[in-house]
Amino acid sequence: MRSCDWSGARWTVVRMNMNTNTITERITVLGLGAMGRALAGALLAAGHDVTVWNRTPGKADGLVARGARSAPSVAEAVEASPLTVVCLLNNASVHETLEPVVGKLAGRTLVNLTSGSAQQARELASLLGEHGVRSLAGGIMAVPPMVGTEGAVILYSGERDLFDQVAPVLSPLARPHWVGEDPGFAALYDRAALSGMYGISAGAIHAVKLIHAEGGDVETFKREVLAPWMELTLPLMVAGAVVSEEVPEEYNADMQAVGLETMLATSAAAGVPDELAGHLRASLWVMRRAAQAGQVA
Ligand code: FVH
Repeated sequence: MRSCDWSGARWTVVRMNMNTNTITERITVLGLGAMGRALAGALLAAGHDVTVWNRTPGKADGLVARGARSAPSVAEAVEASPLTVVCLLNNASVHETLEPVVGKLAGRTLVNLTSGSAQQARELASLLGEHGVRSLAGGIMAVPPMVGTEGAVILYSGERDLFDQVAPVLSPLARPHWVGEDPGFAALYDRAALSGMYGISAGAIHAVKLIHAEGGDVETFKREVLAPWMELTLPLMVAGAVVSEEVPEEYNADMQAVGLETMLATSAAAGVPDELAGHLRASLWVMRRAAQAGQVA
């Protein structure tokens, strides 16, 4: 037997799970879409005592078969556990779901893993705080099949001491990584990291369209040229990403601007839709600004 302080105000009795040799915590999961089901499943697999709720009935069945309890209402779901994890579609659905029961959450802890903006996360944390709810905001850096596997990360922001209590309990979901006290930071870091990912994705899509448009072998290009090139350059691109126009001298911004103009011309001549070349225009903008700032050898 062990006690765990979730709320700072009340102590909750938890029990040792003899099968998994872990401490069993009572955890509620609101939202059983693809991600919510994966989260609840990972918590069950870790031996936790899981209560679930979903707006549309039926999605809990598989989890109930594995030992979860299905709550008939949001109010009963949040009352079942000192810790509630929320993973709904968007910020509007979070407010629609939580506002009617916010009084029931008083003295409890809530972790919102729904994607949203930094400002939305700050507003939710503030609303919850006004009602005596301690909360963390999270950004899931994984797709559902990755939940509970090595490599999956969840970014958290909010009070550090709360993170220190919650992180061990939610670590079966993904490696917990705290990014700051500002409740908006998990969303901010998550959105920014995805921006980097979509930039790579846009570049890869444009590259294969270009090869395809000129009759090249896309699969061979991907395997023999694109993948090794991206692997080699990715760390350099991340290291070279700077906030100001300080492109390192050896990058020769003037030369790169000329090269980017050639790429745009090649793309247009091959008939690749201009909408797919946005990453090249963004890079051209950066290189021109750097060249104008006179930071080129
Ligand atoms: N799936 C992924 O790859 C990404 C990975 C990174 C993080 N995201 C975010 O996780 C949130 C949930 O994503 P999801 O994949 O579970 O999404 P869905 O399968 O579409 O499930 C949506 C759930 O939200 C419920 N819901 C929608 N609107 C409402 C509402 N007004 N009131 C209450 N619940 C609502 C929906 O319920 P139902 O349609 O079954 O009744 C689902 O449970 C999301 O923020 C991703 O960006 C996932």
